Amino acid sequence: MADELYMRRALELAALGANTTRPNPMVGCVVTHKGKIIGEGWHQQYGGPHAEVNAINSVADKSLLPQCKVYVTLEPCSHYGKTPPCADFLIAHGVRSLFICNTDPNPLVAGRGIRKLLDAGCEVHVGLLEEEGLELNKRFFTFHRHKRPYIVLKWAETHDGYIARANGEPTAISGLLAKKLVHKWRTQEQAIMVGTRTALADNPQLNVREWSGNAPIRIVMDKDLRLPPTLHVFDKTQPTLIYNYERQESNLNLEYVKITPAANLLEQILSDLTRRNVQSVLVEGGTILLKYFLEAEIYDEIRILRSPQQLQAGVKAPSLPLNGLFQTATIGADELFIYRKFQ
Ligand code: AOF
Ligand code: ZN
Repeated sequence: MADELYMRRALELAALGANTTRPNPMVGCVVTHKGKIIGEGWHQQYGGPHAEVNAINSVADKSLLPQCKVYVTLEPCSHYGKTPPCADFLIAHGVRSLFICNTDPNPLVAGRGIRKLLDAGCEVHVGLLEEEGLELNKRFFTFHRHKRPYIVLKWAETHDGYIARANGEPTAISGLLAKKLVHKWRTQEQAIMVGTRTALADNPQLNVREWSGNAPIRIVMDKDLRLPPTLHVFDKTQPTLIYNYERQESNLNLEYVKITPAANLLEQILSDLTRRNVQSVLVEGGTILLKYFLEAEIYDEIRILRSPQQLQAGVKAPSLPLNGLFQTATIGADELFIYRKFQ
């Protein structure tokens, strides 16, 4: 079906904005006239023009627009944000036929863009390649639907199921190729989180060295402020949040955020992150923190790298969910298992 083909192209354009639009969604737009593409655009940069504006501006002969079909992967916005409303822009250019994958869950929009277009007499077809649209912006949709960031749990385990040595001594579990992949994952999420013991035992930098892209916000659990300030996570080279029971203080890239001792620590942290518009978090360990998320069933993906090594003793890796295996792959000498929760 031709409409599907044009929408696939719009999705392809949208994906070009990966890593530069967040926390905004990736959005693509295609303009066709008598079955021929005469304009294309995508949202390229957070704060920059939206996909529809770029696509319409790329059309050489704007007098054709009332006879065009416009394909946009997300409902055109209806609000004044960093840019004026796209719905008004399309109406002003005389667009009369519009196809979209998904409505915009952002409460500032949430159907109002479609309403405006319908009221102006534009034909609006909602739900073309809906699943593909949801997948493309899974972080953005999860964030708005569940009012919490998209959570990716990640760990590396040995073939016999250990995640670390018992004495906390650092040990490399997965190989070089897997390490590159993990750094790529770091560029894809807005934040990266570790627990106290991992920060202490591994002294991780939680930055991006093996790939190119954005470095995530670092999130560290340090309830009783036990971590020495000499650790890499305190080096202020990246925005860093330290969740703890005592201090509320902000100092350049280092912010201490006070939480209350209670059973709902995760909820307190996630709602603070939601307030900060952090739409996704990669949780890199250790076991205690991972188990918190697993037991509360607060996650969207689990990614496990299993190495051929045998450790024979140490800290046991968390147990896997019974279902939801989504993808497996071989990464150098390691195996990758991705579990997805469907909700
Ligand atoms: C669209 N087309 O290409 C995108 C949309 O601050 P602003 O003005 O950039 O608005 C950001 C919000 O607009 C974002 O949260 C989402 O709801 C919507 N994104 N809408 O019509 C686009 N990127
Ligand atoms: Zn817009």
